[in-house]
Amino acid sequence: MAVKGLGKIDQTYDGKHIKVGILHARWNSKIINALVDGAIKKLKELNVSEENIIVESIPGAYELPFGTKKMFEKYNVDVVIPIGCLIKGSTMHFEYICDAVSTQIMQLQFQLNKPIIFGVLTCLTEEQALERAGLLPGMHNHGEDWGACAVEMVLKWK
Ligand code: DLZ
Repeated sequence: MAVKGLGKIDQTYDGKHIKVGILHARWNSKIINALVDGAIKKLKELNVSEENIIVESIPGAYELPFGTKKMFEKYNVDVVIPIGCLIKGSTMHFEYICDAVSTQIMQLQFQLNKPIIFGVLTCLTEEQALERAGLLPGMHNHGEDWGACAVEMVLKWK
């Protein structure tokens, strides 16, 4: 049995009545598109209807926390999956954005009392990102996990 991954779920969650926001960055679009597709695929498998999946984009990962707050206000969604992909470059940019975005997303959950999924890849190389988007042979798409996580986090605590 694999050590990593979501593990065995405690029950089957039916996403029929929930509304999900997906907010994605446009930086690293090949990876982002695969992650968004993976999240949508899983949401649909869990019975979330197409009209209850709202997809918006923003420029880069740094814009995700503010955009996530606005997704709740504008669309009255039950949960948001902010999706971004940060790849380390030669400056400290990566560290600052990873830290700011992860901290803000965590805090926003408690400010809004709403679940927010951490759909941000923080990779040291492009290859790591391609792997986690399921774009290299045999690799798993993390977007699918984020879709499942969103449905569970809404229904478990409502
Ligand atoms: C500027 C920048 C850089 C260098 N790298 C990334 C990245 O790997 N992933 C990503 O989502 N966004 C990146 N950005 C853009 C910033 O997130 C942000 O959009 C700009 O700094 C404008 O606020």
